[in-house]
Amino acid sequence: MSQKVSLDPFTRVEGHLAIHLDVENFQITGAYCSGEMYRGIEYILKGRSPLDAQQITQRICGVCPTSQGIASILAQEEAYGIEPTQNGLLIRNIMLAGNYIQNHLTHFYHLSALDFIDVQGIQEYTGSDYFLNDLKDWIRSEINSKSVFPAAPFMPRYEGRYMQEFEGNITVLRNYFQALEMRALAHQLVAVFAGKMPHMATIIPSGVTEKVTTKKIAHCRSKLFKLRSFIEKSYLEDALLVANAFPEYFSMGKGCGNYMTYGVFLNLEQNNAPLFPRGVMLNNSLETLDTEYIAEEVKYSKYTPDSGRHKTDPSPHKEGAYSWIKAPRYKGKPMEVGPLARIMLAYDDPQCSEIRRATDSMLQRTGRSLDELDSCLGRHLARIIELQVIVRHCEQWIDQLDPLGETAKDFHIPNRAQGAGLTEAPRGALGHWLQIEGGKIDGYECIVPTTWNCSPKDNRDIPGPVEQALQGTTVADNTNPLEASRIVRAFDPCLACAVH
Ligand code: NFE
Repeated sequence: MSQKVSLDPFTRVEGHLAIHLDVENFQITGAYCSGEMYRGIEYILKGRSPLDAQQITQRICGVCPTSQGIASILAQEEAYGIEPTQNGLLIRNIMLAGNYIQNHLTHFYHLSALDFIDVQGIQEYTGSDYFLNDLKDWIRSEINSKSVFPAAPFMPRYEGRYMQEFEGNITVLRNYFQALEMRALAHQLVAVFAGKMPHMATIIPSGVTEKVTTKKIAHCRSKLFKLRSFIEKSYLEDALLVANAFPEYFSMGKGCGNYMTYGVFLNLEQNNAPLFPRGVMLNNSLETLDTEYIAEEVKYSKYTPDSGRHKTDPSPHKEGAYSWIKAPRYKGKPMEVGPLARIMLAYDDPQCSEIRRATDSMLQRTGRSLDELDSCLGRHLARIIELQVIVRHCEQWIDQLDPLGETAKDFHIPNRAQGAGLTEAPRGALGHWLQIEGGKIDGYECIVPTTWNCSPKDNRDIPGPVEQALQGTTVADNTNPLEASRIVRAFDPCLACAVH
């Protein structure tokens, strides 16, 4: 008989997510991905100056504000008919790179690693290591305390098989703390030209209000140097430790198999072609992206039946609806977006040989095939593959900055115009669409990565990508659905974005 299992609230993700499962004979037969809050940021924008958009849309989220702000700027540049300055374009790449680094380190160490490393078990270990002794003392005192959640965020946790090697657990835990400092450093890298973080103060259509100076270039170089070293040594090796300790997760969490990317990190040397290309992989064949094929369906979403891509009319008590997330579809199909999609779209592109080499190297070190990346652990590895490529290019972008060049230029806001801003946030394809009437915002629409990945079923009852990844998974213990938690977290969901 089918049993209901809920992961609610789903912790260690951004925002309010609940996952409800039907489990029969220890196998997931149905999955329901539910966004549990409504916000309405697009409504707030209506009637305002278009120049407010890059600031207000950054408030959609504290994790990917860089991408939200830049998507808004791209939409405005198209509407105003202007191009960014060369410095402005490079600075955008550097700010995005800093945000990707911050995001991927946070995701691996602070959101996901606790699904794999054994914090509780280290109490059994003996040794004269100061770090280990301090950690054991702290956990012991927490457990003996009257705290409601002793040893949070390490405990409570779902019980199951965690990493068994002593060295592996200690290394990843040590780097968990080191990664907190790296996160701060990555934020500081963005803030060199953004003024502050997490919300950038300086971005405007055409570039930024900051000037390029040799001092700022030196700041960027020194921060990136430390970050690159941590990524190439600790992050890469720690992810390989987890990959080797949990090989079964290369055959768990297979997604919908369709991928979509909008392209990101424009390359000055290559005629502004994106480092990660734009495209669609639908039913195993590559297609050119046409955003006219994007629709948002609402049969199971808490919006009126006439809501959709251009209309968002809340209906909190709608019969049968189980999520505040809409169901975006491309040509009627669910699409996975994010690091795995970026790797899949780049792999066979002749312009992306560097990404292919980085991917092949990872496949060789893990003894896996490209197809096996479509899995829980494959999604983790995709983040490291792309970060290795991004940090190498970021060094070049910093070197190309010109202290004598302008960082912004004049522009005029037209009375009536429209524009689309398409980019890639750390979690995937991000689009902003802007309409201007009478010099003010008349319509604003955002379709963001987690809306694609965590969508509920669509009008044809086809589940979303995360729901499909859960389907068929074997759960060892219904009261400890650790497998489901690992699979969902590998997508790095952000509900603040998904229901903006
Ligand atoms: Ni709130 Fe975001 C990213 C965007 S996810 S984190 O990355 O856009 O939907």
